Amino acid sequence: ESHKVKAGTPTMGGILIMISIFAATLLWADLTNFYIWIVLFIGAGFFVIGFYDDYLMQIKKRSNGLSAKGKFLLQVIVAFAGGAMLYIYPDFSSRITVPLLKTVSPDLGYAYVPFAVLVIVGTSNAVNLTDGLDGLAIGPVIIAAATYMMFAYVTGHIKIADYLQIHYVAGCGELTILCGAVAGAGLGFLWFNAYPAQVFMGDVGSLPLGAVLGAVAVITKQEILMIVVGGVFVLEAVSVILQVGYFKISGGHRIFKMAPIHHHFELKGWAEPKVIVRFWIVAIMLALFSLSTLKLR
Ligand code: 57M
Repeated sequence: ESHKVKAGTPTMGGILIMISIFAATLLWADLTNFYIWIVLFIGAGFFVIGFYDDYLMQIKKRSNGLSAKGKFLLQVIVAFAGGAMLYIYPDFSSRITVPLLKTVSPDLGYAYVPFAVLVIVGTSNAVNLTDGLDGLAIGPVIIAAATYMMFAYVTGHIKIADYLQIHYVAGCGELTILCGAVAGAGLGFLWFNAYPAQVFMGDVGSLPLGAVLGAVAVITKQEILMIVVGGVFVLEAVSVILQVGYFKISGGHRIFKMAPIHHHFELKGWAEPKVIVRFWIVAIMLALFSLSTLKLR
């Protein structure tokens, strides 16, 4: 009910976000860098999926856009292609990092590709579910991009990586620029998406932004830590899984007043800006904790 006043707000602002990210990256990143192209490939693929979905809903006026299965399948195909290219790239290892544990670094072998798909597709859909209040998705996206900007720098710096005893991924420091572009484009978008929003990002924004963050998490070898850095996205996705699961097994009862969880707090009577800012506070705390895991190991 409270969202009815938002009807007619322009959407697909994600086009502007993604153009800004691509332009800044193509202008300032080293274009001989393999990882830059992998992340741009994944971002472009999810951009096309999101664009098509929004096109069906906004322009063709179909009520549901792409079918959930169709959308998921396309996401898996793009993420699989990206994961497979990383896997066969000779300089890239299929080992992963376990947060807080310095000496545990399992080699996933072939399983690395489905693992990368899980991280990329999972992050993309979780960001999409979060995108239901003004600035609610883009705030934590900016925070996560700034966090991974630091991870990319230290992971690609042979001396700092050695000092911190983390994986050194030669060339991944270039992703610092791409993450900076995501954070900068996100800030520009937030200017207009801040409550009361003048524009929404649409799937054309939420899907590629999540996928780009997931891809950066994979390349910087801080994949599992995405659960913490993107804790707000995880919370939103888990609230939906629990709500739907409990609804089915309990024969129609709910855990939350409504999922995703931001609707629960709205229905509890919190004003929209209060929900948004509190979720940002949680995102900042989680990002700071994530950074501390570089030393707390
Ligand atoms: C899309 N779309 C927003 C905007 C944005 C399984 C179920 C949990 C799925 C979920 C769903 O469909 N989620 C994905 C959510 C929509 O925003 C558009 O979509 C884009 C993102 N993909 O960029 O273009 C609306 O969100 C609001 N909004 C803002 N500010 C923003 O900056 O206020 C968005 C951005 C906008 C605007 O009102 O129109 C959305 O929420 O629809 N479904 C749901 O989230 C539904 N939940 C639900 O059914 N819960 C059930 C069960 C199934 C879990 C339950 O709890 O019992 C809610 N969707 C809507 N109303 N529309 C329920 C209430």
